[in-house]
Amino acid sequence: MRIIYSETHRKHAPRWEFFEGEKIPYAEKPERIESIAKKLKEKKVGEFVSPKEYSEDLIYQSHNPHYVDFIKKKASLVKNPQDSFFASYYIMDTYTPIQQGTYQAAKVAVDTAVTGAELLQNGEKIVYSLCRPPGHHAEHATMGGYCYFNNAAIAAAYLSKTGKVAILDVDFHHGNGTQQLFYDRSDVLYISIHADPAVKFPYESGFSHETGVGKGKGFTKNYPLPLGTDSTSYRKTLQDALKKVKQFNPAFLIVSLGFDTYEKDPIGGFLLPISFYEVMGKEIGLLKKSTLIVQEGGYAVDALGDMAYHFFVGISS
Ligand code: Q9C
Ligand code: ZN
Repeated sequence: MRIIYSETHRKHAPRWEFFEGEKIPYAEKPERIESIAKKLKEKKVGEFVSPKEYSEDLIYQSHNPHYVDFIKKKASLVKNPQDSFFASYYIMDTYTPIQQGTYQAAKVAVDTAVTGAELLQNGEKIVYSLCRPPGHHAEHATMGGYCYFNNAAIAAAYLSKTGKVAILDVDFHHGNGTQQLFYDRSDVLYISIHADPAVKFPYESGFSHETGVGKGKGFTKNYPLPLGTDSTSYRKTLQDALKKVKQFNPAFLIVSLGFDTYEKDPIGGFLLPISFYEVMGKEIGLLKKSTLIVQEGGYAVDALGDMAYHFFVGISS
């Protein structure tokens, strides 16, 4: 298995976010994917490769050009590397600041996902794009939830030129951005398992009545689950979701993989133990699809490496 990883993500390292009126330490830290990379190297799970550099056109094709230019421009205006600018438009929350290095890091995260997509196209079976910042909350013209450009969606758009794509989003939060970007399309299936948006971010989407629009009707499927969901009910839901992927019969599967479903995640609320990620990997691997794993959330930094390791033991078995 190839693991796509670049250290450029470190250029994006905000110190604070604002949550319910309080200034708190930033949860989406560089150490997150460093912890994963370290563990996978130790365990010799895969072969690390650097992302290729793609044209910015790929970002402009999925996002509003003014939005992309806005992030680029605002990043260039930040004076010191540690400073953060909190935008007041093209944004949905107070968790997604722009730093000097944000555009560059977010661009490399896109390259990381697209490099993985290209490897799938060239016949690789399982590829892991260790992206940071994450992407699934980023909409056509809106940043939010620690996301700027939608890595998984841009990879899906790229792969959809070759064949049908299913996106399975197992991050704890609903991938509002990914859903939005394919809401009217029948050639890209979006399925998400996540915490009930009535109580958790992104609050405004991810309900089960959202099923797509126009030609895309029936090609979005949401499984909102209550806080406290455990392995047994999560697994049943996952099996149901995978059945739908199978019926759709895509050429490629993209998994938006968030480890914030872990029982000790500081911002999650499900009860999955580390060992469950092996089960999750195994269930997904049973589909035998060409699969791109794209890293999304997961904030229990010290345990992330173990979760990733278990996931890849499962999917490769
Ligand atoms: N500090 C992803 O998992 N809520 N984004 C923060 C606690 C924001 C999560 C509240 C959740 C966004 C990619
Ligand atoms: Zn999340």
